[in-house]
Amino acid sequence: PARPSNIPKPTGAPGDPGTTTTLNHVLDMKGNSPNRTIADVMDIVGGILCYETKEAVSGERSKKVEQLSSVTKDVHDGNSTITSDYGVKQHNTDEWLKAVTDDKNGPLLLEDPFAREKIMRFDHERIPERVVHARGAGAFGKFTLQESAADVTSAGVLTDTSRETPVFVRFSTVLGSRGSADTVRDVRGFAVKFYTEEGNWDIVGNNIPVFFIQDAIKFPDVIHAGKPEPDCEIPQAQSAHNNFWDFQYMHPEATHMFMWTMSDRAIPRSWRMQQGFGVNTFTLTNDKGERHFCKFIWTPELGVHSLVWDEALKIAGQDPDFHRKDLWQAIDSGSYPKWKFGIQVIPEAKEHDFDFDILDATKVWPEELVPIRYIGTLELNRNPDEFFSQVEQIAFCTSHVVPGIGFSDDPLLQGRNFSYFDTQISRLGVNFEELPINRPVCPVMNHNRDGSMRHTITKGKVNYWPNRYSAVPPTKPEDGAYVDYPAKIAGIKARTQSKKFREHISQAELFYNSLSPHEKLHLTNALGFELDHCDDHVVYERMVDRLAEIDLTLAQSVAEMVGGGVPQKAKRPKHNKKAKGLSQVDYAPSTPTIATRMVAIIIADGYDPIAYNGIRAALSAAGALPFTIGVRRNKIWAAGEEKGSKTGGVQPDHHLEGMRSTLFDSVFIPGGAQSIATLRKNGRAVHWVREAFGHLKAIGATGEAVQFVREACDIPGMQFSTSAEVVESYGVVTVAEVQPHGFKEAVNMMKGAKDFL
Ligand code: HDE
Repeated sequence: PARPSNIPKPTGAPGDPGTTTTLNHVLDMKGNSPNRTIADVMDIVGGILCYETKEAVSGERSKKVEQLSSVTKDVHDGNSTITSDYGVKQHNTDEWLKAVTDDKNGPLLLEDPFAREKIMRFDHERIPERVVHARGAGAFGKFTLQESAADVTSAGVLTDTSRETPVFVRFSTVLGSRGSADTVRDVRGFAVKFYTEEGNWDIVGNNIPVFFIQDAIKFPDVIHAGKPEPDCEIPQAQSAHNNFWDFQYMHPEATHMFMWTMSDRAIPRSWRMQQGFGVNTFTLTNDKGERHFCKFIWTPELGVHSLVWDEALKIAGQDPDFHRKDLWQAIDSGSYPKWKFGIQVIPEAKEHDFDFDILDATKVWPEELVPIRYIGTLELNRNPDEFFSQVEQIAFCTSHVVPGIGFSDDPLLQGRNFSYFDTQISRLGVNFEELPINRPVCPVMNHNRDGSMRHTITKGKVNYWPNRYSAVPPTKPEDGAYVDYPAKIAGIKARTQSKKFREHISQAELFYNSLSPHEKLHLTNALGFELDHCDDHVVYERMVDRLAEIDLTLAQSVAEMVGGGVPQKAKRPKHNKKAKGLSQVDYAPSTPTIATRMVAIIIADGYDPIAYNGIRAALSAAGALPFTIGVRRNKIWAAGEEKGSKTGGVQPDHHLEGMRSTLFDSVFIPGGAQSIATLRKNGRAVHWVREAFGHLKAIGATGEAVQFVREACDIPGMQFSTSAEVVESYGVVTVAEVQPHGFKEAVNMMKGAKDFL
């Protein structure tokens, strides 16, 4: 029961070589298993590998997890039998109480309380899905602080380096419904709830640092325009339609953001490989009462990586749960994802020193102007026990801040502070903070009472303040109460915005200029795809105009593709500036890694067992996840092995028909004359290699497979190596003659292939 049924299990008997191709390998390779070290594995490279299967880890326990255990039941406790919701034991939950005569069924009796309860509970299982960010999944974890930020804030969570603060994080897409696909082009939500000693603090962020609009009152418009169109409810979870792009043109303030959503950032490879941003401008106040403006940033340990669009499209059909499964599996296997936590801080006195308004959520604070100070680490280390009561019922509110952290006058943030609280009331009810997943780990007490589904029983004579008993008085500031910063306010009431809010193109150009050539190409093609799906010429022609304000070449290429008039003149002089940290290339890990990447090893009968076992060991030692893909899932026999023998053979994890290249990061084909002769005739195998090549994935081959890969990819110039020498060409790594140490080198070269950088 430790794993849900949709997660692949190790196949075959424990101990069989090749039978443990789940993430359990990572556990072993990381040395979490007392019996196995990386050195052990490397010693047997080239020989026969024998892993022990390991039970999935259940995850780390935190103060929050302990708190939840008091309301958690387990269907596998071995002692429970069925009762009704009101506690009466039931002996039959399969047949409705009926009027029966002579063994013939009569009508069901409405008097049956058990049947009514069961049906009635089922009828009411659904609650409204989130109005945005409906599709998502999440996990528990911990936040630790490596460097105190006491110079700028008094918040315990950001100053006490001895603390471990429990967190729950939910990742999501914005536009799609709960059942939509994970890999659509969209912004990803990155919402973190810190259960701090001083109350809950929520950073309800995204994986993109800016937003479409500047003022919260525009939120219903931007979301209506992006969601399915109101008459036909088409398209689901897509921005590729007239209304979305109509909105973008009508709102020049959206320009910077749509450039990000057309970039690779909007199709992440994994939630574990994306950044997170608080987006809005918050404030930090220190013990001296000094205030700073602040932005929050999460940067993943594994680097920032994306799918290519063709993969994203295919995976949406092949595995709509691609991202949630990836997160679940990584945590389940003990490969806990980690992010660095950074802050950008501007002292209050410098608020107006920039040529953009620092309260404008359509602008980044370029790192050259405001460096990021990385002070903490987020680690996700426990999967939820139940999706509904934890992931669906978690309620994030931007207004949840703790002493030392506050809001700015960012007009998007201020509106959000109203909206999240309000939406939880319609989704979960007024007592939503009492739901187990939302309860703080510190004491909660006040005179708020009643309301639908109140759980807490508060004893006592009074429910108001002040009262004659002095019962439950306000907390004194010196005892840790939240103190509002005495910000000065002067002015008139008006529906307007500061002047700097009216410049919209400069940072859109800065973003575009900062991208690498291939990122630029992806962005151009993304616009080509999206605007091709708009059939209203007004929409795509206007968008070409807007692009000509950013970059003439970009506008021209898109115009050619989508059928708009090709502009001849830029609509605005370019500033040609670049900034660091905008291209995701800037986040490649300092040491290339393939940790947690999934590598398909394709075999048929007669495969070379030395190459097969050697590459598996080398991959596992590098923290990657080898999956054996056979021409069938029944056992496959190595060259020299007797077919049907009791001890030999490898049970593949999948067969060629069950999986696709798109679901893996890389592919390796061991040699073996007979195996390659079979694969050469197998269209699925040829397509697999060819498609992986087209998606810029690292490909490895040994012996006879080298020629097979060459033919499949149609690379006439691909180099061969004649000895243990490893040769790379276009991300394809080949070793013609297998030598044990060559595998480690091959894996190192694969790490350098584009897909992993
Ligand atoms: Fe949200 N947003 N939002 N949003 N948002 C919601 O709250 C809203 C915005 C974000 O995993 C809703 O609980 C307004 C920016 C995430 O449960 C709702 C505005 C950013 C999530 C809401 C914004 C976000 C939400 C719907 C414009 C990035 C999912 C369900 C002022 C910083 C949280 C819910 C989860 C969810 C309102 C703009 C991120 C309706 C009014 C900017 C990650 O309250």
